[in-house]
Amino acid sequence: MQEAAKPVTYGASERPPRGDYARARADYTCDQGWEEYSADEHDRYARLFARQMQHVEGRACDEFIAALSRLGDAQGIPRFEDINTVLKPATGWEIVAVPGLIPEREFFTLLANRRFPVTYWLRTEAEFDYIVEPDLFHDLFGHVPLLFDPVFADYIQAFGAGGLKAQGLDALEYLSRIYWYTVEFGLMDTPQGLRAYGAGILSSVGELEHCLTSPEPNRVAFDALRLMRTRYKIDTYQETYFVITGFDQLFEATAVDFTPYYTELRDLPELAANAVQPGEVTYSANPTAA
Ligand code: HBI
Ligand code: FE
Repeated sequence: MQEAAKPVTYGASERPPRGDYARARADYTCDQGWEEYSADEHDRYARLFARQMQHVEGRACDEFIAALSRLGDAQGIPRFEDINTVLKPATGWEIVAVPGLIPEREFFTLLANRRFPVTYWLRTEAEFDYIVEPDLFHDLFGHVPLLFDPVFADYIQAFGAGGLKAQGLDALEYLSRIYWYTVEFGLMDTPQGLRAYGAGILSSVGELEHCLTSPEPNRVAFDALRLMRTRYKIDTYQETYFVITGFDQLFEATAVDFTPYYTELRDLPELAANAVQPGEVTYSANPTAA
């Protein structure tokens, strides 16, 4: 008998986990079980995809838009192995199925080995507009396109390696913030104006427009130390977004070891999710993205 993978939930979630962790291997990966999707689920995926396609135009960064077509024809849930046939030759990444959230150590290990975990189950019809935890649509539509970008692909691997190195250093909260404010909720300043590259934004209808056009949130120029001090919200739109100028900036800021940051951070106060520091560079809303 192999050691059974234990369920993982977000925060103090009362809801039982959706995925079947009993079918996961010790490294938390499992089979996608493509044959088990119902006709309704294939149809729901196609509708989620078609709707979101219309929203990302003019709002997502070019790298994301350019890679979207490589997820297949989107008439139904794709087979992960078919995506891997194009993804592996492109950047050396592959996607692997998981039952849902997995523990940090296993998560970092997969990323450090260029394996991206994708939840195998799809949200229900009642969750069509909003779901708290990552499902197949968020993971696939939100995350996988940028794995085709060589620089971003290297960034995620470096993040995973940095995460493994930080185990035992009491730095998990800092790493979570990096992941949250870049991979999930990052914005990019481009010649065409502000664009989104974070998966949490790109797989959401409401936040995609909000993050670019609303006057409410702070849009702060990316700075790794500033970012790592900033708390975040998991159940509302973000109050602060960090704006990068390109993926090479991300890679350079984080591929160097995170370790020196941790010592510095211990003497710096944390910042609230809505804090703005004196003199810091902020970006204004982009009304044309409405
Ligand atoms: N597991 N499947 C999955 N997907 C995630 O995004 C994820 C995870 N486990 C841990 C985790 N994210 C976070 O702790 C990151 O902030 C590191
Ligand atoms: Fe995600």
